[in-house]
Order: sequence, then structure tokens, then C-alpha cells
Amino acid sequence: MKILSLVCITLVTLLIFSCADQSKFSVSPVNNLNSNPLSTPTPTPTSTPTTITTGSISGIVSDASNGNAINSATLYISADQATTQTFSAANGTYTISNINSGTQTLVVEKIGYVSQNVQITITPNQTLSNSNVSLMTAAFSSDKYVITLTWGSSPTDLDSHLLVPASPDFHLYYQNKGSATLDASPFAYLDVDDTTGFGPETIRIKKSGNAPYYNNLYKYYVYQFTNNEGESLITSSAIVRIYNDSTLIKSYNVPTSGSGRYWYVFDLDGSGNITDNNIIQNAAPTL
Ligand SMILES: [Ca+2]
Repeated sequence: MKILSLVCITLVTLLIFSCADQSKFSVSPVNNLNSNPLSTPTPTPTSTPTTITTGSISGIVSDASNGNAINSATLYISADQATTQTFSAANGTYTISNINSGTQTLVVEKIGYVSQNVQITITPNQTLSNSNVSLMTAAFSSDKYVITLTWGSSPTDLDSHLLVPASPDFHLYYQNKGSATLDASPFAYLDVDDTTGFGPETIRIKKSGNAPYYNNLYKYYVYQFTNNEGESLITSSAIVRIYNDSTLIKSYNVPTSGSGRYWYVFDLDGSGNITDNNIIQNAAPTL
């Protein structure tokens, strides 16, 4: 019995040691590298450059018959009146911002005057300055051709010249303004001569039926009167507009290249056809 007990104790002891050995060689779990992959860097968001697609316009609204500033004229871009409408200030100035780039129509309205639609080209992030517009009453402009000239601050004095095919030919300009009532030769008149920048200068031509009074070629040009250093026609921002019976029929922006003090703009024949010249040159055209 005593021997049996000893055998039992020995077996139990062996069993204990066997268990102890197993625990000794048990393998502790190790982290699997694959379970913790190197993290992929999260790309830092790069800010997308803001593309500016809008531009601005500024200028002066004036009365074509006397050059006076027009206060509280309504101006807006026809494609977006709600967000672009503004009013001219007491000195006639206006600015419209956030206009979609491209060709747009500027509408200018004032009670008592004929409304005008002017085509403009808006460049992103730029201001189209010196976009001056002269309004005219129906009485002033109906049944006549009207030529307006506007420009910027420099040169201070540009002059409108019209060669009229009267008998004899008539050179209409600030020293020879013509017939204010349009009822005598040359049947045309220089209503406004501006000498301090911006314009307008205004010439009216009487009509005969639906055509200019004389049945031959009229020639219109602009002369750069002041010629101080740095002044030139090509940087003048000058615009010439022609109206027939109050309706804008033609518009010219001064060329941005060329040399000389004469901008030969257009010819108007006895049937009302207009020929573009639009060139800067060193001499005045002649009839
Ligand atoms: Ca002038």
C-alpha cells in the first residue's frame, strides 16, 4: 500500500512537471506585422486656385447736347439686371462690378432721354474704364445723325472734325461749328467741344429723307489737340459712336497701335452707308 502511494505520488509529480514543461514551451502570440501595415499618408488637400471670371466697368454718363453730367441714370447689364443695377452719381460717374466676362450689353436709362444699349467686352479681373456714355433726348436726336466722341483723362483735349460735302465743302470743327439750327449750310453742327478730358464732343447732321442731307461723302476724324509728353491717341480710350434717328448704329474704339495725331474714323455716304477707316495717321483726310 505504501508502495502504491509512492507510485501515485510519483505519477502526480510527473504529470505536474509535464504540464509545467508544456507551459514553458508555449508560444506567446506575437503581433502579426501584416495586421498593422504602414499607414498610407493621407494626402493633404491642396487648395484649388480661385479662377476669377468676372470684371468691372466704369465711366461717366453725360448729356450729349451740352456735356453736363447726368445724375441718377440707371445702368445695368442686360443679362443680369438684378445683381448689376446701379445709378450714376451727381458727377455722372458709375461703376458696375462682378460682371461675367465676355460680350455684354450695358443698358443706360434716364427719364426724358432715349435709352441706350451699348455692347461691351468684359475681361476677367479687369476694369473697363472710361466707358463713357452720352444720352440724348428724342428732340435732340430724332431724324438726325449724331456723332459722339468720348475718351479718358489724357489727352485732355481731343477734337471732332467733320468734312461736309456742301457747296463749297465745309470743314466743321470747334472754330467753324456750322448751323446750330441745322437749317442752313452745312446742315450740321458741333454742339459740344470738350477741352478737359472725357468728352463728350457731339456733332449732329441733318437728314434728307432717310439719308444724310448731302448726297456725297462725309468724312469724320478726331484730332489730338493737346500733345504733352506721354499723351497719345492710342492710350486715350476714345470711343466714337454714330446714331441714326436716336438709335446707335456704329461704335469705334480707338486703335491701340499706330502713330500720329489724326484718327480717321469713318466715311458716311449720301445713302447712309458707313465705311470703316479706323486708322491712326499723320495727316488729316481730305474730301
Ligand atoms: Ca475738344
